[in-house]
Amino acid sequence: MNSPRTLLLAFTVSCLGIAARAAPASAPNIILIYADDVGYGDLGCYGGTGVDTPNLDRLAQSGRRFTSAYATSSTCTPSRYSLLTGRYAFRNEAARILPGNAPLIIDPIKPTLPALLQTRGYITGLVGKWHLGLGDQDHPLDWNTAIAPGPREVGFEYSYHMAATGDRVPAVYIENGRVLNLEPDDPITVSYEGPVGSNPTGTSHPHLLKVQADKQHSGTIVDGTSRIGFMSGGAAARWTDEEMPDVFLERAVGFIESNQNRPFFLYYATHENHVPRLPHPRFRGASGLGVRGDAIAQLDWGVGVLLETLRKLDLTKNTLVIFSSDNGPVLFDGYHDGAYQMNGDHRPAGPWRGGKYSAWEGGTRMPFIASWPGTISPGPTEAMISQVDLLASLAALTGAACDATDGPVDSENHIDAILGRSEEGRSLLVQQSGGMKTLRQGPWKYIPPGRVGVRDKIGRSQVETIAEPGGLFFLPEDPAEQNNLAATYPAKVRQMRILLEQELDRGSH
Ligand code: NG6
Ligand code: CA
Repeated sequence: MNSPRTLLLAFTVSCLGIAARAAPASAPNIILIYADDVGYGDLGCYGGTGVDTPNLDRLAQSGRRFTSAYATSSTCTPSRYSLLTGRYAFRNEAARILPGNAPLIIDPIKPTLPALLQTRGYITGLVGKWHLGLGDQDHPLDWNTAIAPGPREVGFEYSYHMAATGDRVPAVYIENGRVLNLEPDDPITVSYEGPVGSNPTGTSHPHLLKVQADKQHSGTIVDGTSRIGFMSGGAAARWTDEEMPDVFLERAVGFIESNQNRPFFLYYATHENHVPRLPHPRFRGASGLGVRGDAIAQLDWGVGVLLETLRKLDLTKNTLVIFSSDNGPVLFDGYHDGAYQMNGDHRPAGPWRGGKYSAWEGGTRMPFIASWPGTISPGPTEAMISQVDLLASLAALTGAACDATDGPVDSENHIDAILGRSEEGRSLLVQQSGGMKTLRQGPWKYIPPGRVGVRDKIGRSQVETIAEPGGLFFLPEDPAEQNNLAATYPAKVRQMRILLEQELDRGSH
């Protein structure tokens, strides 16, 4: 069904310099598999050794494997915001790691990736993680009635998702704006202020826990795991962590099967590899890395199931599959799950420094694979792209009209790079880590003066202070950002500092 907004977008004049030079539009199915906290070095096809990822490796072999692709941020909410809106998240103050009861941070009247595809006749679906807020700012959300605005109001016709993260309440599934399996006489209350009801918490009942957690993750216990935040009620609606991957996968496969005869866009946002890492028992021991590796093996298996679904339905040649992750890897992230003790010499961020939460490359340099057998010629590419570019690129591919001035000011059309018709990507991009914004231009990375953090393996923040005039790194020779060349190339530093300022100012108003 077309909402008034969808119709409005359909008649918006063409995208400024973006979709304008689009090749003849085509309408392949599009599946965007968006993993959580999976690092550049976690997959075999990116040099990872700790866990076998045969299905993702096969996907990479059949498509383009980007070595210079980025999430816009080193944490989840801002990266996902950029992916769906085509805007850098620093342009929206609200786009920071959200609690599970935060209001929606995407403006429903602005273009989004799924809404643009809807204008081209796509049926759009979200399965998995959301973490972009639900409900509106002015009214506290009632989890026991219709939950809106949310995914449906920003372009997803079908949605089956968690509110925020696996480690945050409410630990329930939401399908098309309703908590699933909610019983009317057991209403849900959620608070991030303090305990609600008499449910045990990690602090009051640590002996009930499957995995011990830090203070922050010691709120309400759901399914033997304490979470961030507090909830009461909804007993029948609460999820079982170990079953979550199968539950999401079943919905994703169902969405593909039901929509096999029309163009579909599936945003499949997996829980793996976020905490709590509680893989299904059949994946326990699947890797040599403990639960963190086992969860990646589980993710890889799920990708295999999706690819097999496409094959069985004879959709492989008519489906563009993109795989990426929302931010870099982390070992300890609140639960004492053995991830760092079992990590051995596995390098989850590959050759890059830092990981999740960090402004070093490991925070945002992502695995990124685009496969469309018969259309994309396989091979690796160094073309630089950002996930923020998917909106303009997929609009160009499908012939959707988007007006950059109406929102997606940061999204560049790089569909030719994605489809293997060009080796040219972005000339520059901004990376965000909390309040720190850095610039990559060609082979160079510039970090303005300030504090750059990195989490050590037990979760402690190790901060390095970068003095005036900032840090300048030549990535091809120094992927680990060890040699600050700012004093050697002062003109380059000045130029990149100005460019960064310009990028930060552009389109912010
Ligand atoms: C942090 C949590 C972390 C994780 C992260 C969100 C603490 C101490 N840490 O605030 O465990 O939930 O938020 O991860 O609370 S993300 O991938 O969704 O950005
Ligand atoms: Ca994440």
